[in-house]
Order: sequence, then structure tokens, then C-alpha cells
Amino acid sequence: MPIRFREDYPEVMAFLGFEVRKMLFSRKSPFQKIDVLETDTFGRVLLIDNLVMFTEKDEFVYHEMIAHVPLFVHPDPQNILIIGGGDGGTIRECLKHPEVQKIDLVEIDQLVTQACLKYTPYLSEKILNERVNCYFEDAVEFVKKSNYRYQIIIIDSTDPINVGEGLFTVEFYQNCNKLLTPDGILVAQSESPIWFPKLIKGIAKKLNSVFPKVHFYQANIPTYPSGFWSFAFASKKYHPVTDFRKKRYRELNLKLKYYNDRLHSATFNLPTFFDELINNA
Ligand code: AG3
Repeated sequence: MPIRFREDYPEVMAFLGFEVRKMLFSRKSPFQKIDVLETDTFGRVLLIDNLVMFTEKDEFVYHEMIAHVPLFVHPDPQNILIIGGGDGGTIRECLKHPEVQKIDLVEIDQLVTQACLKYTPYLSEKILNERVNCYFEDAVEFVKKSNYRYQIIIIDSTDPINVGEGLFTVEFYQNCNKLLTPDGILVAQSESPIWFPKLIKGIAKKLNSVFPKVHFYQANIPTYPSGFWSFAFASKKYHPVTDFRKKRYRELNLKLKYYNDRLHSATFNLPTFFDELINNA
């Protein structure tokens, strides 16, 4: 009997399924259920509460796009705060920038990090880098009480349910804003515009009430709901396209698989329905 996993999308009465070769890990933490599956076509897959967090086949799209877009806009991204992201994929991409001196990771669930270090080390091992500090605590409380300052904050969260819910509120965005330098940038994963339009509208509205500049960009992530994914770019000073640091991009000469300089600008040109969604927010 083949084992199958399916992620259900009740909002659109649909699902995405995988044939599973083997269950590698399955445990309940105090916060959520965590599974690591082995599949033939997507490699290893991390699930949190039965939602796909990444597959080895397409994680590069998400992690390159969430990290390099803001890091190639800020002229000197020294201190970075990553919220969620306990798998380490976003850390791996940020550390490719030599300007980065310190990354604080605030992940509520240490078991996510432990599972990923064991089962997807190539994705996660940079968590152990000396430039990274891990705080295994609730980011909602962390941003309330912290006095640190960051050039960039990246919200690498799960969906706005359970532990993810508090990471999509105006209060949370206000506290993040307070921790950013006067030229700081916040980037947040912002779900699927085609399947969850209300959610994106809400994110746009809330971010617009806190930040002077808010733009959205997109990426193709086949194993997330609808495959059409988005990110919010909220900034105090820099424009995501006109302030793109082309020279730094050229000099660094990273060997990436998805992100490139042409895509950087193109990704902010949105389909009409997406534009309308956020402009009428
Ligand atoms: N962040 C998860 C994005 C949300 C996916 N949603 C879903 N499958 N319903 C990914 C964490 C990777 N660092």
C-alpha cells in the first residue's frame, strides 16, 4: 500500500498530494506537529501541522527570493533579524553576503531546527555559523521587548494560523518597524494572491499603515498552494527597484538558481488582478 500525503486547502476545496517513500520523522512539539517525509521526486519534505514548509526540489526559489531581494537593495546589510525560518534556508542565503555581520534567528520551536539539522543538513547547517544567534522563543514577545537594531527583518513564517497568527498583525509590524534602522527594510512571505486574496489585502492594509513604502513581489513555488507565491517588501527609505544595487550584485557573482538581476526588477511587475488587490487595500 503506497503512503500518500496530502495538504488540504479548504478555502478553495483543493489539495496537493505526494507519494511518500518513507516517513523519516514525526513528532509533536508543545507548539505543533512536525514531519519529515522522503519522496522520490521532491526529495525530503518538511511539514508543520500538515502544511508543506519546503521540499528539497524547490526550496531554493523561496529562500533565494526572500533573502536576496532585500539584501541587494540595502547598501550595507550588517544586522539581520529572521523571524521563524528555523530550517535555516534563509540564513544560508543571507550568509552569502559578506556585509552581513550578525543574524538573529527567532524561532518558536527548537524541534524544527533539530529535525532539519538532522534530515536536511545541506539546507540547515549554516544555523551553526558563528555569525548566527538563535533565540528559541516567541517572536511576538521578542520584538516587543528587544532594543536591537537591524537593517533587515525577514518574516519567514508559516501560514497565519496557530503560532503563525501573531506574525500577521499590525502590532507585530509596528514592533518590527521600531527595531529597524531609519533605512531599514522588512520582507515577509505573504502567501498566494490567487487563492488567498483577502489575506494579501489584509497584509497590504496593515503594512501600509506602518511603513511609508510597501511593494509586493512574486515567485513560482510549485509545492505551495497554487504555486503562485508572493512576498511583501516594506521599507522606510529604499525603493525595491530604483535602489537595487546592481554593482554589488555583479561583484558578488553568486551562483544562484532562481534569483538574478533581471528578475529582481521583473518580479515587482504584478499581474493586473494582484495590483488591483493591493491598491484597493
Ligand atoms: N514558510 C512557509 C510558507 C507557507 C507555506 N504554506 C503552505 N504550505 N500552506 C516556509 C519556511 C521555509 N523556510
